[in-house]
Amino acid sequence: MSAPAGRARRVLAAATAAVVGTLAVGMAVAAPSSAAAEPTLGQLAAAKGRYFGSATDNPTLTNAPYTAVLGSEFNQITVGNTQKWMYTEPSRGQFDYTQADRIVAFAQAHDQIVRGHTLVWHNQLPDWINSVPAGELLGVMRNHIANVAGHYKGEVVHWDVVNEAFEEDGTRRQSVFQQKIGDGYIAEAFKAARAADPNAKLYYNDYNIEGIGAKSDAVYNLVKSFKQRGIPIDGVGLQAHLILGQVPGSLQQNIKRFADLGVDVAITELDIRMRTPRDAAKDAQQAADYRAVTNACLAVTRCVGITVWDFSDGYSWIPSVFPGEGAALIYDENFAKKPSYWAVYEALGGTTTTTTTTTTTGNNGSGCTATYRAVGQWPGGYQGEITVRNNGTTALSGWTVKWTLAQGQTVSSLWNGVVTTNGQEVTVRNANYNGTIAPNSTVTFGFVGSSTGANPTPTAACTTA
Ligand code: 9MR
Repeated sequence: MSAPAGRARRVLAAATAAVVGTLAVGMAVAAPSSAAAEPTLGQLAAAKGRYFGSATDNPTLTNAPYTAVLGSEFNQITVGNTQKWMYTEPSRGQFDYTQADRIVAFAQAHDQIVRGHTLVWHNQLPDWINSVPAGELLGVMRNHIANVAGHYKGEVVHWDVVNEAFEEDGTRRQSVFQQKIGDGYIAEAFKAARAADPNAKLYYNDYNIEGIGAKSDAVYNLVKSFKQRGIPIDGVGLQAHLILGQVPGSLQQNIKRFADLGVDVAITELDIRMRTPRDAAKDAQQAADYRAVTNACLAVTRCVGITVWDFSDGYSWIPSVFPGEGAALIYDENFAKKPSYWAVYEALGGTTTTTTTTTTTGNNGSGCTATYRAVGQWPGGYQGEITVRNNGTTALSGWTVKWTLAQGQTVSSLWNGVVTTNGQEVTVRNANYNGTIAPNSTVTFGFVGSSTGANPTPTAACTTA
């Protein structure tokens, strides 16, 4: 069977153009603040010539709070499951794109580029593959690739052509393709993908190849040999299903050595799992880990983008496969942004300083600064935090921060401070344990509240008493 013609080609911008505004940092006394809209991770990444994306799966496309984030925050989507062989060719020669087409249509409607995932993998195969005679499997594989990559021709910017073909020690995984076609199956798959969609970037994708080691060496040698032999390959996907505190120290060096072979690199399935439940220390470590991965990618020009393997802890594969572990992503179950989100945001060049007001009066010469940060928001609620900084040369012995709530905002719970409210006016004084702030040091308090409407970021003012 020959490949069907590609569907109508859409012009896919390499990255969504974005105007990334610098968020206002007022340093004048009682500076008024206009709450500038914060850029998204996709916009920040685009400003650095990259994408920041998420995988998604069909069941969540009907979840409105979920799709609100999916459609706005990211400029790239990976089809998490439904382009896999069991979905696209459930019976030999019978192709079905119903589900994957929905995800591609969602991405196109939201100006998001699509990574195709995945053409040849040992997992999520239909049962019939196992009974294909050895002499027929190469033809079956070529036909599958011709059809699937042909169907999405012009609509997928990257294809994960072959996924997870190596064992941890760098030997070939004994998949049905390896056993029945032999070592040459990977090259044959890439040649078939190039023929089906000449403009798609063709990736080899795997896990545990983020750092330098036996497995990544095997992939390195594969890419090197493909380049020498003229086999088409454009990129290597480092899945990056990582464990808290264990970002490989050689990540950047590894990205660089692949780039030096003349291929792009993408972080394709990032998540960083922890023992649940979360706590502040684990969240902080996770934020540092996400920051390290983002920085490693940004440090190498050919690292073209980062994809999280779904974005909300409520929609992650981790808890079902690693019991007792989870909380691996950048939004919590309620779509509130986690510290890991803000770490990526900052690494991509965003500033989390949303409003700042300085008072020049005070008992320490130069007063203090209150910096309000919108930590997260979800339908009906929000979380904020305010950092108080001592700008003076002598220690502060107490501080007070005031702000005015917008219509529809409340503060319902606050920690690391003592709150009083009077109508829309909020006053927070230091708790008995954090009134003293050394020069150039900070204290942070946090709060959650309800909100209806736009939930703008207020301007907070600080005084030294
Ligand atoms: O997220 C996918 C999950 O829903 C599937 O059950 C699972 C089946 O193996 O595949 C998951 O995605 C995998 C991806 O396709 C390849 N790399 C590892 C991912 C996590 O298992």
